[in-house]
Amino acid sequence: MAEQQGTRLGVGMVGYAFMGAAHSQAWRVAPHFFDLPLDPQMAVVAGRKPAGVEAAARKLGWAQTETDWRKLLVRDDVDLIDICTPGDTHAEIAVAALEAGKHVLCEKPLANTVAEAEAMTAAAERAAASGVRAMVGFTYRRVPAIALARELVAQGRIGTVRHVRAQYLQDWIADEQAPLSWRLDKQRAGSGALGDIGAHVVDLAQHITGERITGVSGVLETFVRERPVADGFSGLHGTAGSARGPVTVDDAALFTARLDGGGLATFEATRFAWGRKNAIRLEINGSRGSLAFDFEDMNVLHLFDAEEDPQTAGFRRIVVTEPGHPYVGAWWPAGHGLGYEHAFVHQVVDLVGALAAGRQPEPSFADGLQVQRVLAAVERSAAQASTWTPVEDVPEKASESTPESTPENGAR
Ligand code: SOE
Repeated sequence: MAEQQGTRLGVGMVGYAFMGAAHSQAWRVAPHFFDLPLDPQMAVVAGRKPAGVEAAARKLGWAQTETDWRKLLVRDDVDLIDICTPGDTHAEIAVAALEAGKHVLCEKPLANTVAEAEAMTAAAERAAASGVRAMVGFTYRRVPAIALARELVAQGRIGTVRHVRAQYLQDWIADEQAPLSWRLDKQRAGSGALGDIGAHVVDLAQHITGERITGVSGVLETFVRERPVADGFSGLHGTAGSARGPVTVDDAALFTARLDGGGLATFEATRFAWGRKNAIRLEINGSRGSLAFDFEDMNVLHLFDAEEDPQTAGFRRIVVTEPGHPYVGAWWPAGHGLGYEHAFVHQVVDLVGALAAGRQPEPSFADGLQVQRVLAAVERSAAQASTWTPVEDVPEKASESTPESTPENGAR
């Protein structure tokens, strides 16, 4: 598929909840702030419920609606399918879209299982032969401070990476009465905190350092095993009804890892950290210095340079809002700050740029598959009780496992 400057790029989006709204905002805004080499058109949004999808189209800015995503594949006005549905549908939609010659942007994590991610990656590689591209939405790569962190590591500013300390902390189910949502259902979400938010920090750790995780040792836990069933939708998880149902995913995932450059990493992903709303915390210690970032202060990156005079050395607080910082020049004057939604806009900008140039957009499905393999390795590790070493003379609580296990992901 050959594209030229100014050529229309028809977009068809599947799903219109939280991620659908974030992606819609990005498609709407990107052409108004960035000079894009293609002209994205918000052609059609697909969703199963006619009234819901009609209302979403009006609110989010889509020209038309479909109630079956398969209809998008045969429409001539759709060049790209944007998948914003729960993980259990990613593989089917993405493979069908690629086989129909449509570019794909797929929300993270790429799939619910390694097997699905492998099938998607194979389909992406076949499609690439005819210029059809696929990208997975690890959006936080496009936060300017994170993009700057990657540049600084690549420039050697912190030297050889010794440690990565990565956390993704939320609290939206810390309340035991918070209702079940699809994100707590293994069938739909694949895993819990591990895949939903742990996947982001796995991707970021590897993206910023340019290194790969070679092995892991982890534990998973489900603290609250039964919750009220949601009977309405509100925010992330719905409003509680009177019926109760099982939580079938992990509430928290902790693991250590080795990097292929010789460094060590620790990861923590939980939705039980009261007071932490969307705290993606990254600290990287290298042989020459350190970097630190917290998404709750997302316009700031901290840099420590160990070669500075020790009398005055200290973490430097870089406000990443200068026109020369990644992505920032297209927005506001220095110091005026960007938010969560801007990273989705940058994702559109990078994707459209790659499509116009006939380049593979990043992160590719192969990158998404590699993250999926890390998640699966954490699940296998957590399932191997033999690697757990009890402390002498302290009795353990009955179970430190996730509620359901499958041979595919190895979770207990
Ligand atoms: C919910 O935990 C969630 O919306 C994730 O699914 C997103 O990927 C993350 O950006 C914010 O939190």
